[in-house]
Amino acid sequence: MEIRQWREFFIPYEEGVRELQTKFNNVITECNKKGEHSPIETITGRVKEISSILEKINNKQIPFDKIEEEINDIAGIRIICQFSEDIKKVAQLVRERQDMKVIKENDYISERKSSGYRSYHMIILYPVHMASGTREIKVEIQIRTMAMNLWATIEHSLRYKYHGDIPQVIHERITNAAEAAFQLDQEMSHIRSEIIEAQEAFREKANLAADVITNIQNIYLGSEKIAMMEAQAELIEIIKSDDMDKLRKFSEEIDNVAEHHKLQSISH
Ligand code: 0O2
Repeated sequence: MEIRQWREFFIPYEEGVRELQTKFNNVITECNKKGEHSPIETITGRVKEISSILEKINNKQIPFDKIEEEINDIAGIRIICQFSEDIKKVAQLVRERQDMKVIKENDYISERKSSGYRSYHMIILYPVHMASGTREIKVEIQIRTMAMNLWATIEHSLRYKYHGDIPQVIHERITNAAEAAFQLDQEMSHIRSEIIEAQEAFREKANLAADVITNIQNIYLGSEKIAMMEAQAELIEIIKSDDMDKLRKFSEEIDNVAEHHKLQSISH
């Protein structure tokens, strides 16, 4: 294939990766706005390099006209979670979506690979609407925790450096590291509810403070500058005191004033 043809070949994959990243990012945004724990921590996406595609078809003896059929990860999305428990939630979320059709799942967590690799893989069919019509592409979604991701990233680099033939001494260390990453996930799972509670409290405080500031600015905009400064000073004191009940009450008060102010401006 010429470079120009490769460029055309990649268009739906690039678009698919962009759209899916946005869609999964929306899950994070929605949870943050609701003050809930998001099962997704971060998302990355990539379209496979031409060199990697050529290497794969060479290794697996795939004919050129079967690339799209046989290679599942030309488009790849990686979803990173804080806790092992979140992985199941994300997989279920993917299964329930109307715009993604799951055609294959590989659970390398229950059944880790001999290398020590752990991750949950889903292959989906995803429709991309282009100027030339709708194209259904395959996308590989890898779902893993931060610890699984750290290990996989490092092992991938080592494998690349040693062309797949990692020296025994390094192999032993990386195998030990896989066990350590597994233990880390288990430890974090044990204190999961404590961590989520702390994170939700922090998010609630940030959301409330942001709402109050917006309301204060809307109420006093341009007119009662002194009252605005006083309200802001009170907010700062409440935030410093770390008294969530006071913050909730103050937010409610400001909300009521903002509502009253809005009604007044409509009636004038
Ligand atoms: P790269 O460079 O990451 O793109 P199949 O889908 O079963 O027909 P395939 O494609 O070999 O065959 O699937 P598999 O085994 O599920 O692997 C898909 C991807 O998972 C790999 O893509 C890696 O990204 C990752 N992976 C699988 N095994 C390992 C492992 O032992 N270590 C690390 N670090 N990653 C792994 P590529 O194309 O191999 O590589």
